[in-house]
Amino acid sequence: MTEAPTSAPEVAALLDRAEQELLDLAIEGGRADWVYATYITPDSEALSARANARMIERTVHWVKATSPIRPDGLEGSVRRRLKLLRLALPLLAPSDPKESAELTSIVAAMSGAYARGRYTPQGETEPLDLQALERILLTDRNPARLADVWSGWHSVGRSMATGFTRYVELGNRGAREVGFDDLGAMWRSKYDMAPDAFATEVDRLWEQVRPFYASLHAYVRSRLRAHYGASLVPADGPIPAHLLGNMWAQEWQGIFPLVAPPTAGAGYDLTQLLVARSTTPEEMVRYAERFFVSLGLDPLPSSFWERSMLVRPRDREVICHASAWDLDYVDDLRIKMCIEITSEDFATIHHELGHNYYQRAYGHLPFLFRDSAHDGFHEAIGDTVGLSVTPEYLVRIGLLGASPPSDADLGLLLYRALEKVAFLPFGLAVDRWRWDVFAGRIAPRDYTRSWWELRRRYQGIAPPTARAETEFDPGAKFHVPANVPYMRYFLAHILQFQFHRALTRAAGASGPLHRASIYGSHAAGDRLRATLALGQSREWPDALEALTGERQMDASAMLDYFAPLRKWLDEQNRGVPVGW
Ligand code: X8Z
Ligand code: ZN
Repeated sequence: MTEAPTSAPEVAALLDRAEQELLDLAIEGGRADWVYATYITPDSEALSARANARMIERTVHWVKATSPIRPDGLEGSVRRRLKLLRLALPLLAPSDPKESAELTSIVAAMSGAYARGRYTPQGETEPLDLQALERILLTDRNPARLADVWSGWHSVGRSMATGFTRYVELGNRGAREVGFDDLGAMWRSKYDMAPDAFATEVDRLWEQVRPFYASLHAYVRSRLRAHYGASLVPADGPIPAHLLGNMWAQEWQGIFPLVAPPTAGAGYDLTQLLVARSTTPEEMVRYAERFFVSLGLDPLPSSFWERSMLVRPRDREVICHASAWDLDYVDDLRIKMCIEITSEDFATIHHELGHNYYQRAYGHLPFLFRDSAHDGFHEAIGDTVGLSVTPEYLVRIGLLGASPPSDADLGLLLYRALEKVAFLPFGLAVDRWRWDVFAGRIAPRDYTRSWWELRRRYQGIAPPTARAETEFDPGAKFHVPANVPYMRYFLAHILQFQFHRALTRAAGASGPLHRASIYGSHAAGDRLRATLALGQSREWPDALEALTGERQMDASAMLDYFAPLRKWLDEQNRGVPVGW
């Protein structure tokens, strides 16, 4: 290894070289990943694993080459780039090239196994893919069928258990080689504070919303008990995970019809409106694009429409889990999604375009700054726009005839709470589990048992059937085999309400938060664009301040948004046990 540079200009020049090489490798790796994700074969799997190993090897090389450099005396942005280099990837490998190849092959193989997962439910003749199984969880109300489909999908994890154990070992070794305690500590180091302080910060936010979640949980449990009976749903214990309308019980809006207030639905059903107009997948994306354009942002490039994958191809295996890409790190934006005409996918499309607009806004920065303020910001932007999809907005764009009166508000708010508030403890549990796994606090033989302990503790849910040790249930959630950190979604669910409150104010909207929309507001758009354009060049409190005027993440906006619902839930819960 060459001598570490000492003068500030030398350090800057070294970082420039590192960035140039890593950008080239990231582009090459991104292309290999795109081909793999949209056309899974043994060859595309090997090529993607190879490109990622190369990226990791060179990143580790540059981290080691720069680690003797002392940050004092360096200019602020050089110092920040130096710090971000070690945090650029979600996975590092030991420096032995055989081990980095093994590690990236394991991750590619685990995501491939997830994408190829199929189950033939009882009474069916054909194996169904995850989307078809999710649809059953969402719409079917026969508990035996739900339990069958739920268990059938969860068995996809079994084949991953051995690979996952080795991935933990190698990923930890990689993180330790560059000075982190373990891979979980590396993930927690991305938030401009000490890893332990971040864990405390997450707990603080959870405590802000936990009583509200408990209230929603108690209400939903009592309604499900009324529907499914006392033998299936306990009065004061955890809710069976297969009855909540979602494979992972992470969002509960699918059971809205079962739990809707007796006097008020949501006033409209977006899925029905979209289906009634024979909306195509491309038109679904056009709706979302027009929203961003209404804020003063540019339309998507024509290459987006030529290169994106919007529907599941019939003739090949793909990774259907939605994602947003920027292949050249400037403007080769794309999404990859298997769009269905539903309100859930309508929201997910807004989510994905939020990623694309972020990527484009920071494309002018040095490579190490081309990321969001922290990863919760990336996940929150599209969802923030999604919160502006109000009834009034749907009327304005001609999807809805007339806006429901304000007595439909409870229904609207309950629907949103099932989507957003129900998610919080799931968002927390996934990485609470992985942090413990990486730290060695959970042994491989306890993977599934501890997974359910945490799901029960945070979410108050339980699996419908006893889970054998041979099952690896965490593997049945995309982000675990794919090595995508998950705490970002917990943060995003809190931040998006904080962003929504600030941007609707900037837009001059008045009235309750849940009826306010930033559609058409250049004032909101300018504020948003200025924040996105900072990328990762500043510590995240600066970006938060640019967007909201506040420097702390804060769940009070979420609580404000739902205040009328909370009052109503507390009334409904009189005499009903709360907690589990
Ligand atoms: O994975 C996603 C996005 C892609 S970043 C579709 N989400 C999480 C999930 O599906 O589990 C969005 C919400 C949570
Ligand atoms: Zn996302």
